[in-house]
Amino acid sequence: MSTIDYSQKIPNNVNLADDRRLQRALENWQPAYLGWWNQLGPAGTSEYEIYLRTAVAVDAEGWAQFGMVKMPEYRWGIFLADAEEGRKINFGMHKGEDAWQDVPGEYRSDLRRLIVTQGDTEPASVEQQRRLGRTCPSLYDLRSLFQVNVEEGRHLWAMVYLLHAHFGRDGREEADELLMRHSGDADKPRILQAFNVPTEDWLSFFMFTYFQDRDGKFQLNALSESGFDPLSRTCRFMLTEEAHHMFVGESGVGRIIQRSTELSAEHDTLDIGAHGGVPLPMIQKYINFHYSICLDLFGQERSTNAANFYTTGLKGRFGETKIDDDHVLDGASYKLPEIAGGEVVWRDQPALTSINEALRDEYRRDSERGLARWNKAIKAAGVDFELTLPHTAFHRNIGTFRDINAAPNGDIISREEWDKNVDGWLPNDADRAHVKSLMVPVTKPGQMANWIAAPARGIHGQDIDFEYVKFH
Ligand code: BYC
Repeated sequence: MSTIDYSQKIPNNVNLADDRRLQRALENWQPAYLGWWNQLGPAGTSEYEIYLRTAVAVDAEGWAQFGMVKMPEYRWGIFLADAEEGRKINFGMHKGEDAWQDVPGEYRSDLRRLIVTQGDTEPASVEQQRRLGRTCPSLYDLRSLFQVNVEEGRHLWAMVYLLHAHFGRDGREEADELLMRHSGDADKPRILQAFNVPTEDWLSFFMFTYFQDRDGKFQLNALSESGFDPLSRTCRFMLTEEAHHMFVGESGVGRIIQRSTELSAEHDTLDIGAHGGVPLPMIQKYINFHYSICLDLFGQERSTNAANFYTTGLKGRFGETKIDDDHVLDGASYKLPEIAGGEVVWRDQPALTSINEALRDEYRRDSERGLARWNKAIKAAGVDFELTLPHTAFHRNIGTFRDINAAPNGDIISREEWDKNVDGWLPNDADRAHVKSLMVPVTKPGQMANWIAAPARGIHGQDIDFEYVKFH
């Protein structure tokens, strides 16, 4: 197991010092990154001292060290999971061949594109969340936000390393561009639409880390199966951090639901807005919104891009090596949703062009697990309400359902019916205004805003009232 060399200007476990050209190129990119962080990272926080974890090794246990750190001084670096001796390509036309340590010329542009798309989401999320610190519900949550932000910054470093190390001048240019596109910028937006939506309140932040970071889990897992070994190793390490982000999301939404449920039980109504909570039906609308925009992140149901990425060994399926089939999908079929006779039906299609949908299905199943846990808690508190994931056809902008309107239950409806009902299905202006009105900063150690329950425990053995962030 390799440890990380922190004596270098750029901490790394890839022997960067042995490649002076690469080291210099990345050291040239470093000030641009810090400039971007200072300009578009968490606003007004450069003097805060934050109880952050930093990676010290890349194995599953004991990789993190905790301490008070100012974010601009965070040691962003390049960490790859350890190489697997004799690793092979596990799917597609190169199945059984040795994994590539260098980019095969014929796949250069596809690989670069996948890496750039992945890389683009990381700084995007930091930009989306940059003003949230001002309205934190507690110091515990503020620290979680910043932990997520610095790790997304490191994930950007991970992709920039691959671009610099393996794609020559094109790679360096793409790395520069990653700092030039900005979330929501009318002229130079981020590549994927869900990364251009501002995260303006903490309910949205927790929904983001529950649903959007979960897309990260599934995409990174598929990329960690890649025949291009450096990408696989990078993604394997990133996945350990992604797990924490989803924990922030699931526990954050869970704590809001807990508080809403307490208020509903206490006042015997779901309509708890006046009591300073987020009504459960409003939480449902936020779920409808975030889940549906995240479904789009998986691409079209039928995709020749995805088929090519698979056949050429660049991007696999979720848990590829654990799937019991031929790993080339010869003659295999998969059920895809279609619209027929005014309703959604599922029909067999070639599995190879259905790779995006298969990943989306895995994502859907995983998303349902958290909902089941939340529903259990609502039921246990004696409140009569159940949260659901909307149908795959609901509120979609990519693929089969982009030009139709569907209700959350999947009924295909007219535009008029959509317009009549949308306020009850997606957060409307009044909902957003209510949630915003609750966003009053709470910065006393151990205190929580009224709309969210306290976490079950503190971070890394610290008490909940530990001073996780010190303002100076
Ligand atoms: N928005 O063949 P199709 C994360 C484009 S999140 C805009 O279906 P493909 C994180 C597509 O590019 C994980 N455009 O697409 C989370 C294509 O364009 P061209 C991010 C879209 O290529 C939280 C055309 O439509 N990682 O890590 O099979 C915080 C045809 O579509 C969208 C990745 O996404 C869209 N939603 O699949 C921080 C992994 N969807 O060829 C971080 C890398 C499709 O017509 N990316 N298009 O110009 C990929 O694997 C693929 O690019 C996608 C799209 C799965 C996104």
